Amino acid sequence: MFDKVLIANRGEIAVRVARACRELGIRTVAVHSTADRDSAVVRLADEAVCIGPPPGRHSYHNAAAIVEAARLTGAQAVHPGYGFLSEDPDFAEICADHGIVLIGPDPDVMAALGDKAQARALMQAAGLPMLPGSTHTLDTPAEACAVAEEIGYPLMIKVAAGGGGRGMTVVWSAAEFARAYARTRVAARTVFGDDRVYLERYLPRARHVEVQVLCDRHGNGVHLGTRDCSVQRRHQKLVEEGPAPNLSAATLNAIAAAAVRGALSVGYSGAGTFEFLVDEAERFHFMEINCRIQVEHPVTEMITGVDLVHEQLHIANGEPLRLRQSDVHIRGTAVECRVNAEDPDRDFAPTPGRLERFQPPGGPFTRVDTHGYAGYLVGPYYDSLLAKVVVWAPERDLALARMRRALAEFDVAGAGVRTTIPFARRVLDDPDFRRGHYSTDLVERLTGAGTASPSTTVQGGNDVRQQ
Ligand code: MV4
Repeated sequence: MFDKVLIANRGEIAVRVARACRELGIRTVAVHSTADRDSAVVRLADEAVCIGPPPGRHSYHNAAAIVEAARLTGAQAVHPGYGFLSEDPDFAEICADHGIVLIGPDPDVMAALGDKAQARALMQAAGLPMLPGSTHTLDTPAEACAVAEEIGYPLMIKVAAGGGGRGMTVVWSAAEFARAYARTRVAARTVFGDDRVYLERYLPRARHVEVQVLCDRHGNGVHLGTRDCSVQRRHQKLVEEGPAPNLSAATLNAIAAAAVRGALSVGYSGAGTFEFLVDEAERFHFMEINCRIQVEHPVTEMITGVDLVHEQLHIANGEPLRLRQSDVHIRGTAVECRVNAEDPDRDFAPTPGRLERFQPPGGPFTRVDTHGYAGYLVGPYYDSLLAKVVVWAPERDLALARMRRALAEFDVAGAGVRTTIPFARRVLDDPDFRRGHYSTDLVERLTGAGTASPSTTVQGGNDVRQQ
């Protein structure tokens, strides 16, 4: 195993990775911006290196500074967490050039799957079920218009360099198409420096179901079940659960098997997530692949008992998978609520400020991943995720009750600081959510924010946004 790993991230995921390394006897190097000098990971890690000023582009996005820190400290591997450089194939390549192991799939696989249009083509070739859509990017309005007519409306214009919902536009009719196409390309060029787009039939009120996979560097792969991530606001997930509720065992197994087939077909290695849309008839359709550990990975850890960060480290170290599919047992239900320093009553605006009180919940089957502490200053520079509350129970109803209990215990207070806890409560109390009958329109229903026609583009991708 590695002697020393550098953690190229901040916040709760940096703490999560530091803990996994400590458990495996691996020394850790934290890198941090000047704004994060007093952060939890700096105290937890064996060494800390300041890599630049607060803005992400000068610190956590600065590949040269991070590689230099790894070289100076003798770290053999880099864990990129999520967001920042975690899915940047150029960073993966730079690490390889310096003899540093980047914990994630190979740079060429990362590059291929990071292009969401190419990922679609690769998964179609692997036989995964797809929504009607384009098999390549559409570079002229005339071609795009013609393909749109074949697909039919409503449809989505998606950005090849996007992912996670960033930059995508819903188009409801042919009359809107040309303008929406032009606008999406301009936005994509501005945000990503790459304006290639592709089309997909839009499925309203579908469910966002994703599959966690683990693959080694020797051609073996397993899945660790599903998570339902339909509860999203502007493509920021708020509540996640696993396994996805109210789907037949046959459907769950078929989705999971498709994900493993897709992963092995492209030589994927490490932890990865396959996103699908599932319709009312339980038909599922491939959407995209995330080449990183995800925010919601604890849901999977709670229902499988597998430590995903440990497995990432073993796989990156070149070891064969330590578990076979028959070793993976999905047990009970886990639910995660993200606690963001945001004001749900003011359109989820970030609420930076100093935490005067910070007492997370505890108790049975209750896990809190956080970098927060009483006295911590929530700055304006990074994404506002403060904590993840994750609970497990043998039955879904008890998991929801346990989550309500845990959120009631959570005491967070500070001048100007608000959290998304009240909104999470509204989700938990929603009758449809409680029955497990919900889809991507749940948050819209609860906030009353209409996204009906005319077409709307989700911007995102700014410096503050990590995930
Ligand atoms: C879609 C979709 C419906 N139809 N694509 C959002 C995250 C990104 N990975 C893909 N996403 C979606 N893609 C097609 N063709 C629905 C979503 C979606 C969603 C859309 C609106 C509001 C909430 C949503 C929550 C999850 C997924």
